[in-house]
Amino acid sequence: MPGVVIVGAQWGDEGKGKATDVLGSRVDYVVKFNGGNNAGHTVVIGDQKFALHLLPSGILTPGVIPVIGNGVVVDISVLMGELDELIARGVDPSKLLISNAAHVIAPYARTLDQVTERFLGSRKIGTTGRGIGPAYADKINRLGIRMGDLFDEAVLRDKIEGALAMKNHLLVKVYNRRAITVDEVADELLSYRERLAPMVADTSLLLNQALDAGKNVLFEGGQATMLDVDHGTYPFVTSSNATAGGACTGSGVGPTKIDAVIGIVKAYTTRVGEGPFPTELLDKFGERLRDIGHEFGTTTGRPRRCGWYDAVVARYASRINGLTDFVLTKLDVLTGLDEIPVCVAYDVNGVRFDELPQDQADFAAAVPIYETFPGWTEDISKARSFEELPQTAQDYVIALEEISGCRMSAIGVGPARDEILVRH
Ligand code: 2SA
Ligand code: GDP
Ligand code: MG
Repeated sequence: MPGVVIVGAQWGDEGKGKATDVLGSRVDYVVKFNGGNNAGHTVVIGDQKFALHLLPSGILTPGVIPVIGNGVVVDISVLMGELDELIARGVDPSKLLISNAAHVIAPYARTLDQVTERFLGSRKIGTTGRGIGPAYADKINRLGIRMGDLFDEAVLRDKIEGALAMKNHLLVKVYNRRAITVDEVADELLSYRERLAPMVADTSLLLNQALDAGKNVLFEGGQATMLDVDHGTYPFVTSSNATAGGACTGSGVGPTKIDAVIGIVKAYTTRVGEGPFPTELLDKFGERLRDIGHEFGTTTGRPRRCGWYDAVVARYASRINGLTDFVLTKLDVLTGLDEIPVCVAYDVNGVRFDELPQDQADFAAAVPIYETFPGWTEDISKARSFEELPQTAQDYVIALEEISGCRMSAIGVGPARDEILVRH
């Protein structure tokens, strides 16, 4: 299986980082294809915990070549900090490759992100404030700066000047902020040039050559299906394609080279930021999931909103991504519940919806229709095969599988690397 894509099947934080890390020992390249340092992947190795934002999770596996694809937006100062931290902890990140076509999150993008949220008031998205939206907006507006531009000072200065013309007008006249000079942006970006030079490459060419030579390439999605700018709960989404198609556009690899698409899905649901969330629990069950599942943002520390498993969302993710497998994570967090409700469909103003409502108002009004399954009390974190799970836990997984549209090939029973059981 040379080309494998991993995507989040819900609203993020399903455990994609851990899944990528677990598969890491079997792959040659791990490619991040969308998003930026809004992502937060926690990987636990032995007694060490790593929180990765911009770097692909494959960076922790010796022998793997980590790649930041063209679909990613890069805050270079954050990248430098993350590299330094890994070096200080004994990880060698020197194999990292960055696409020359990946866009830079310029210093003003962060300011614009935070100021825009303030102007939106009650309509705010709840972004991570890392400049992601403005960086992608510049890319689509053809005002972006790409990693390759850093190596031609004349081009870089010209592009910064173009990008700043309108932004300074906005910053000064509308947002009442000081103007940004071309020199301050250029000087900062140029200061990174020497360190970046060995990393910046035509990664599309390298990845295609690797796939043609029979190497294994894992494409690691950031955020998730329901946060995808096209297929998510727009406008409460991130600004990139977090679904499987993004793996191709965000890396320069064609769809015929992808052999499997794995959706990571939690045994319950979480969401960070604003926007509709039909199965959200605002009671003691929601608090319980947050406490036991440690549901706090890896990047911002924000408490995650928690709710029951939503099979309508899972079916949608299966369809939009063309999933071949699900990896079900955090089943252990449900241990101790008497019964576990699962949303199988929605009631929208008296009408049953088995598929995701496409109208924003319909989705906001969706009331879950639940089926309830018996829980289990046994500690399942030591189980390493499906048969070792209590019968009710097995039944819960089989029920999820039947209503979610795709087989569940592996199950997470704890945060550590080995706390996973593989079925297929
Ligand atoms: P942005 O910053 O423009 O991408 O925000 C837009 C929406 O996308 C959501 N978003 C996320 N949701 C879950 N996890 C994310 N990564 C971090 C984590 C989040 C954190 O792994 O915990 O630490 O807060 C992530 N990144 C973006 C965001 O909440 C907005 O709803
Ligand atoms: P990502 O953004 O999808 O990579 O997910 P995050 O790393 O933001 O959040 C997932 C959290 O769940 C991390 O703290 C992981 O260490 C943890 N985790 C992953 N799989 C499991 C699991 O099966 N059980 C438990 N208890 N924790 C898990
Ligand atoms: Mg995360």
